[in-house]
Amino acid sequence: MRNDTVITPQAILRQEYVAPGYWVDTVEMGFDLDLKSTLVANRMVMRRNHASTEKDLVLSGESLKLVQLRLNGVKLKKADYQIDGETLRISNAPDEVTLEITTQIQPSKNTSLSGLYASKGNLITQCEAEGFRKITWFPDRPDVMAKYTVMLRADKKKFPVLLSNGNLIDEGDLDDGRHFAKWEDPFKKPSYLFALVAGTLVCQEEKFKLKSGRKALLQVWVEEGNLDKTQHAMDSLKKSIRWDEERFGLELDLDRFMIVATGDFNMGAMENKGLNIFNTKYVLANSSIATDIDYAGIESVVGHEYFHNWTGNRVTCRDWFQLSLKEGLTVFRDQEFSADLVGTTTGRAVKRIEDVRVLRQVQFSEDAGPMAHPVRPDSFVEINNFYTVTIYEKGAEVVRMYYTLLGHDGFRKGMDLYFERHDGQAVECDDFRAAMADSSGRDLTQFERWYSQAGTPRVSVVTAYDAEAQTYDIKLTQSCPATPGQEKKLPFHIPVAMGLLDAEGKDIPLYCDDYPAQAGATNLVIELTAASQTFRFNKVASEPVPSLLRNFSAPVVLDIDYTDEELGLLFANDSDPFNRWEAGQRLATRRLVKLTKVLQTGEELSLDDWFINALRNTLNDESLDPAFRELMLTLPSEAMIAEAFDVVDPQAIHTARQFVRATITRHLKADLLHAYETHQTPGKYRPDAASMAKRSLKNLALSYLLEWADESTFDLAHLQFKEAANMTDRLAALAALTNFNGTEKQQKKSEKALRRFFKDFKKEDLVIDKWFMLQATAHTTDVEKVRELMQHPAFTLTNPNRARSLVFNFCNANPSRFHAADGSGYALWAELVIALNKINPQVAARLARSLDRWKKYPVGLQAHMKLALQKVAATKKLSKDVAEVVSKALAA
Ligand code: B3K
Ligand code: ZN
Repeated sequence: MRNDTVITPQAILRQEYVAPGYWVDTVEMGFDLDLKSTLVANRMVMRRNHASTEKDLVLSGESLKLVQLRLNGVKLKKADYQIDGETLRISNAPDEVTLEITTQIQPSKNTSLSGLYASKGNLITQCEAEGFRKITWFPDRPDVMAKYTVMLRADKKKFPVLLSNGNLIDEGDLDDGRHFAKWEDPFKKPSYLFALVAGTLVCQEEKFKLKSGRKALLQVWVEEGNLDKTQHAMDSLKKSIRWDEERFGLELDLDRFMIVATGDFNMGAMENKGLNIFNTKYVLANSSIATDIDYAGIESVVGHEYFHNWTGNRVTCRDWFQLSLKEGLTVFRDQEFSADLVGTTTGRAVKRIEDVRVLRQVQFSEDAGPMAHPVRPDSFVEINNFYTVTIYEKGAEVVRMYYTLLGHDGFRKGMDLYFERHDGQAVECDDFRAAMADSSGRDLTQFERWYSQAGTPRVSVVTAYDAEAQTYDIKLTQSCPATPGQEKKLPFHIPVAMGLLDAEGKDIPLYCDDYPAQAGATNLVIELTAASQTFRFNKVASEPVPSLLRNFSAPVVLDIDYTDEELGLLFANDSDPFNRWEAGQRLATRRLVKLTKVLQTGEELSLDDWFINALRNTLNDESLDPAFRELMLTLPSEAMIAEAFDVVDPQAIHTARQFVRATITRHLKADLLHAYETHQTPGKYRPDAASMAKRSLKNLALSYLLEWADESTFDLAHLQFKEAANMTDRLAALAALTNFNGTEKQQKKSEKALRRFFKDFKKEDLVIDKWFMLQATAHTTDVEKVRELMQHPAFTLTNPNRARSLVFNFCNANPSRFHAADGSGYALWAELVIALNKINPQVAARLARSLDRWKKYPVGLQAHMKLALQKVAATKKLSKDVAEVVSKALAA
């Protein structure tokens, strides 16, 4: 039952899985497409699943007008079936059934952007997870896989392009100015992979030769006027196809692969079979509208969706609790794809650090809050709420741990076995683990706990050196905090990649009692499986500095007491670039935490020269990749610093971090200027790794320079803004200007720059999103300013990208302003969640998550947050999406 006034979300349990009562062999669909009213005819050939305990024929449907229902040719009367909410049930149906259903739907009224909806006069579908039931009555669950044939009919002028999954087998004209296209998908698929697109679109296309010699037609479809922005997506697609052939021996199985871009989309993109539908944000790029980060995002999302063709589509999920089976694995694959494309060791490390930053900042926080859930959840109210960083990013870490444990070739063998066993099936996470275990002969029983236990494990370290015996002991102890519904946790199987550094910072050969086969190696993966375990290293001539969890080999928090000197040694020398960066983050966090506390007592702030000098050395170390230096010089974010506190004071954290940034600039101004000047990228814009690296260091230097600015540094930013030859440089300069607290005259100039930017790019939605985002995240932007921006004619809540650019960015990425002491930020949040709930429950529920961690704030703020949460919870007609999030938060 949908809840109207009170929150009583009904949970679905993993343990209650029942196989479908009927399988569907074929689906033939006919669409008479129209924005206002679309008719959908659906003929399914079904057969009883004798193995199921479900005897009825059960279908799901939502917001459908049922026009007709026929079973084996006979029209059914109302008494022949029961409709209860979203379920249609036919009892006593024969074993073999041909069911013909006609429904009528209203795409232009569908603002949820799930099912069939209208976007700028075009028709688009989004069916994952449960959107297909908004198109027709269907056993809309991923374990029902069928072959689809789809006939699309529409007005030829309004909808000249008609696309669906698979191959185009027929097309032609009809009467009354209408035309048709018939598509056939040769592969069985679950309904969530169904897609259609109809409208006015143009495409860039190319024939691409596959490994086997077969040629496939690749197309990128966009709105008219955007063909100058599709090349990068096309290039990324070709690279993805090549990479999957080479790295995993997986070839494109279709003759045609299409990408369609739409500006109205709930998430990044969708892997529908042969017809990927993308948010324009992950397709459209050229040097004047897209930044380096956008280019990298497009490459990885195009890769991600393409890789789903095997991990997700050919082998899919038995039920939605297994979501990470496809998502964790596919994120791992896209991470590896991006890393392989850069190729160099530091390039790979840069990518790894960026990924780990997201994991720690967002997933660790989720794992410590009211929405914490295992990688394979046990229950949910609304599946769309479980497309989370835990399922995706932590899921990818779980896959990466197999890779670390089994090695490159061992992992590949496991993948090969997985496809050999399960191609064409809908399976569980356990099946993937079994393929990894069986192909390697390793016992991965305990590894299962990574799927079933939520929470971020902590590993604490105690070391002991015996100079006489020349032994070094590392004692690792693991624990995992309680999470909702899971009080006690059992030990995890944790791979800890490690090395030992001598006093010069060089790796020493390792002789560990437990790993005789690897004697003499300088890098070792030790496996922590017990609650506490001691690893003994022999032939250790002097007390070493341990480098643990290299390359972040497991998603855990490592508690280890390093001295500043030890961290300095690691920061300057560790052969593992990830841990070099990590040492720097520890040095910075230590200081930021201390300064935040000092601020709370009102004492004077100061920063030690030793730390500043360590940063100076890194900044000036020309032997280091500039992208790596940029990461080494970037302080932990305010959200990351907050994780170090039991009670968070967002204002103090912000002030402390700003103090450190300003102090660094005061001391390193000349060095920063030098870095700025020597990392220019004149000439044509190139989105290659080397140029991007230079721009990232240069623009970091610029943002630092404006923290301790005089007239000339301000002018530097202003000049860069005016003369930038690409969006990366233009946006970086505008961000620096927008965040700058200068004289009134300078302030005026910054405001003028913002206006100029808007005027120059007002026709580019993706750039206007950046314009809102910049202001949403500026420290100068308070709640009033956000309200003012919401009145801007270019703002709308109905477009998810626009809503995210202003509202989500303010609530999630401007903590010191959002958490205003008077609670005005939370009042705004409540209004917006309630408004969005009416328009688009999925997007509303995402925003609702901004208050997840309310228990971590001082009591004064907590009281305001609780009121805001209660206000949302008491809203009439609250979607189950939002109800689940706020009720879990309130129960915390
Ligand atoms: N599988 C889709 C996400 C669908 C989200 C539904 N709420 C995109 C992806 O992960 O590739
Ligand atoms: Zn995915």
